[in-house]
Amino acid sequence: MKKLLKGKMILLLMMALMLLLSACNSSGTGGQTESGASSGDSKSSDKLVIGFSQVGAESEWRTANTKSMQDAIKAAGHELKFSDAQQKQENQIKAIRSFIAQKVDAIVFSPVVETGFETVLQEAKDAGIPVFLADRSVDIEDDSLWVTFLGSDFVEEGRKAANWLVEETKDEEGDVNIVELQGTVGSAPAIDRKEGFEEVIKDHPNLKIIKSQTGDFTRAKGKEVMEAFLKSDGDNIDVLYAHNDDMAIGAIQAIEEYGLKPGEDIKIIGVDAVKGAFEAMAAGKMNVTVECNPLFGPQMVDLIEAHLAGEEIEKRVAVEESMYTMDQAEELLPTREY
Ligand code: GYE
Repeated sequence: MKKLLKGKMILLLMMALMLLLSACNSSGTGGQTESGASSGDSKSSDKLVIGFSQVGAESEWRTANTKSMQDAIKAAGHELKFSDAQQKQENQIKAIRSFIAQKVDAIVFSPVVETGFETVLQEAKDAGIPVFLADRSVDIEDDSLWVTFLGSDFVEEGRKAANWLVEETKDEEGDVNIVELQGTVGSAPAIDRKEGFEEVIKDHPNLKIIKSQTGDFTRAKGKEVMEAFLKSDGDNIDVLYAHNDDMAIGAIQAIEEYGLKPGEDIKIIGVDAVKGAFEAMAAGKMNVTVECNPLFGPQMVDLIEAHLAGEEIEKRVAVEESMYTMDQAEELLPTREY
């Protein structure tokens, strides 16, 4: 009996020792691969470590974009270091510095605003780490600070929104009063979507922007600002131009609570073409959305791999997109991927 117990204890001790040893071993190997140290076999040297500094999680568009990038990087067998900046520039600067310190192979960067990134991008360049601009661009003279910019043409999106309105209101006699919900102040899509829209409506003096304020690309802010617009201009508003669908959806709620019919009393124009916009259009509450395609993860991975393989790549790569109206919504809603 005693002997049996002793034997069992020895067995248990041996098993515990083996478990301990194998745990030490695997964390050792994991740590090495993560830090990019070569383990000798060629497969692991093909694996890239990619740092991605994302803007935030402010909209349906952004969520879809994050997922597209994560999926594509994983599918290609690379490692992702992800950082959400919560729409704050200082968080992005910190994230990029930390990617540099970790000696990643490439940095993907969606700048929350257009200016103020020279110093940190220079630091990446000095460290020999290529930077790929995703979705939003920067307003910086020295374009040697990034490899390429992959994203949409936001000015063109603004033009498309305005052209729809010009056509829609061509028989209108009097003034058409527009309120505008701008995106994040200083961001490329807010600046460019405003510019493209104004460029077109300036030839139509009856189309007037009577109020314009930022809703920071979120539903909550879109609703709040629309409430203020309604309070001061109430029944005078004919059209809402929102720089993204999330703000439009927030505003639709404000309009309903105010007692007006969105889509009828006030025409609603959004940008992005997210599912929420298709639902609102199918319910007759929103009139049009200009597409801004966030699903460019695979295209970005291709660009990074091509650059690191020494291929020449274009300084500017565009994402293809379209626009959709209320009458197409029901049919297209089930086919939408984001
Ligand atoms: O339209 C908006 C998001 O930068 C294109 O950012 C992106 C914009 C998108 O918050 O919904």
